[in-house]
Amino acid sequence: MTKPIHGALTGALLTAALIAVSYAGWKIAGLPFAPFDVFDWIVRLLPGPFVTRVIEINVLIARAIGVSSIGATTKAGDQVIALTGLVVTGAVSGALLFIVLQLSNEPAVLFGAILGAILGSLSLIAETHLKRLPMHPLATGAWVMATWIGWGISFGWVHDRLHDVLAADDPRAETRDGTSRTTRRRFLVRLSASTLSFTAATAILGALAGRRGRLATGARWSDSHALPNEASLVTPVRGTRAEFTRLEDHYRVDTNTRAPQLDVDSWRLTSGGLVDRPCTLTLADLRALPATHQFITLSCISNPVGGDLIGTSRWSGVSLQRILPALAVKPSATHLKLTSADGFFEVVALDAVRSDPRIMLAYDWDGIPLSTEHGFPLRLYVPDLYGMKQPKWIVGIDALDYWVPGFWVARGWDKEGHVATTAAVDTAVRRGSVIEVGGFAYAGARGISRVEVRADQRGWQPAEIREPLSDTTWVIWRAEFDLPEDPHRFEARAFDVHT
Ligand SMILES: Nc1nc2c(c(=O)[nH]1)N[C@H]1C(S)=C(S)[C@@H](COP(=O)(O)O)O[C@H]1N2
Ligand SMILES: [Mo]
Repeated sequence: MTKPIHGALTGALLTAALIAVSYAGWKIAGLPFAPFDVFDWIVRLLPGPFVTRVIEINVLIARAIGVSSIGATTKAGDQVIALTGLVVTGAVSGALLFIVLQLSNEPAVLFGAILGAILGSLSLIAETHLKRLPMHPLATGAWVMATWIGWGISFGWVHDRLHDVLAADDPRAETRDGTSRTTRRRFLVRLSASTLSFTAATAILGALAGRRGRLATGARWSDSHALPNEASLVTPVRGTRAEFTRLEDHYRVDTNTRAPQLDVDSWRLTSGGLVDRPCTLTLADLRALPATHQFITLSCISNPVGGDLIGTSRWSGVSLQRILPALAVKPSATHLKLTSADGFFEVVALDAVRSDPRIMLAYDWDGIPLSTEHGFPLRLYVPDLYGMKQPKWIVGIDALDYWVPGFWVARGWDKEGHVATTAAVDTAVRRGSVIEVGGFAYAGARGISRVEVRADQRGWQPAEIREPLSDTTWVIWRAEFDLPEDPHRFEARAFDVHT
């Protein structure tokens, strides 16, 4: 007789194979990757405070184990949880189905196909809900469905094969000489080996295809330009984080285990709401308008003091002021609501747009188009606010005559999202009897007026401040202490122009 444990093993193995097939489909043909999408959908359904706690705990864990990138580690953590969760779900469904099948004489393939169709439908609900079937929804939806039904049919087939293997042996033979056990074991070993090698081969294929896709880039602005504060006499202490963050090193934070991949040819920025007439703009339309370039520090509200969920680049885009005429908002409108391809959204007050030309829709970072992870093709910038207020992957703008809470605000986060003034010690280097201490300070668009540093909780002393890259970036500071002995503990604090 087949046992639930056989079902669990079969379920786990076939789910691993399903993950590999979906992964290859994603990397080779840009098809939806249901394993991550289902996870993201479930996370969106969970209560905001719970999700917030989990994020905080993740950041704490990443910090405690001292990883080199908090953003990348927590994202990888999400991915591992999503995949493990799916394999466990596959194992549990497998065990349950084997129990059900013991009670029935119908071919297991039928049951498997039905179970596959049910799980496939759930995946499709997740995909449509997250709008992740952007191109050819029918074909891509059929792919998701087909992978799950294929999973179910294979499952049923394995069940019946195993059933035959077990029935072919006289149950009493097992007690006499163990033949049945050997045949069964041989079958299970062969099943595991073939499924796992198929999984590995498919996953490698997908990974190779994915690597090829990522190479497309262009000449970066920073490759051929010096920073505007190059001549500053205040130079960073060795070990201070880079003042201009390399694109590869910029943190990534969003609610997507898999970033939305938007196709530039079919992408449109669509306006609606309180407008005289809705309009659609292509990326070329936006690029044809006069560009705004601005050095910008972006920080996540979840960044721990001294953490790396903060980075600085040169953003290029078009000031929102410049597209107001095209949007043709009605006089009664007070806010613009920006909607992202992943369902994320935020509002920005029209008064702010009209008075601050720095509020922009950005399409380039460091002179090259935004990467998929960082919001290709278009993201918002609003000075002085945390990243939670700055949607990536923008697809829509609606004019409203009221304020609505944004995605994170609706989940209990800070309503305004203004960045807090912060300072961090990055490095302390001994040079003879002197210790050089360095770090950065950041106060959004308010500007840092003063940074103070102290050693071992003694008196605060002023640090030297390097000219910032712009009025919306962090500043690099340095200080020197005459301290012949080691070790010491340094702390920094910063003041913005208002304090
Ligand atoms: N569409 C969308 N935009 C988003 C988010 C998101 O989940 N979805 N996360 C926000 C948060 S919390 C931060 S900190 C920044 C991070 O931008 P980055 O990943 O490019 O560094 O993106 C913001 N924009
Ligand atoms: Mo964030």
